[in-house]
Amino acid sequence: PDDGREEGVATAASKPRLARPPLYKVLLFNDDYTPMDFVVVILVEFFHMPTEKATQIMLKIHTEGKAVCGVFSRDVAETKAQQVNDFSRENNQPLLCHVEVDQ
Ligand code: TYC
Repeated sequence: PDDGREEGVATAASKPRLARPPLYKVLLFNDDYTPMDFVVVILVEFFHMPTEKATQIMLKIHTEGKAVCGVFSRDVAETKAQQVNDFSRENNQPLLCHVEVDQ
C-alpha cells in the first residue's frame, strides 16, 4: 500500500533527495512447546505492548502460525530479534523471532 512517502527521484527543478531506508517487520512464530505466558512476557518487555494487546498477538500467533510484533529500522529490528532469541534460548524455550523486509 502507498505509505505516502516520496520516492528518491531527482528532477531539474528539485534537489536530489534520498529515499528513506526500508522498514523491517519483526515476526514471532508458533511452536508447540513455548508457554503462552512466556510469549506474553516477550511482547510486553521487548515490544512494549500492554498485557491485553500482548495476549491478543500471542493468540494470533498460536492460531495463525505467526504475527508481526513491530516494524522498525533494520538495525533496531535485527537487534530486537537477536535479543528475543537470546532470551528464549537462555530460558530453554524454542520460540523463534525473525526479521523480514516490510514490502
Ligand atoms: N503454541 C504454544 C502453546 O500452546 C504457545 C505459543 C504462542 C508459542 C505463540 C509460541 O510464538 C508463540 N503453548
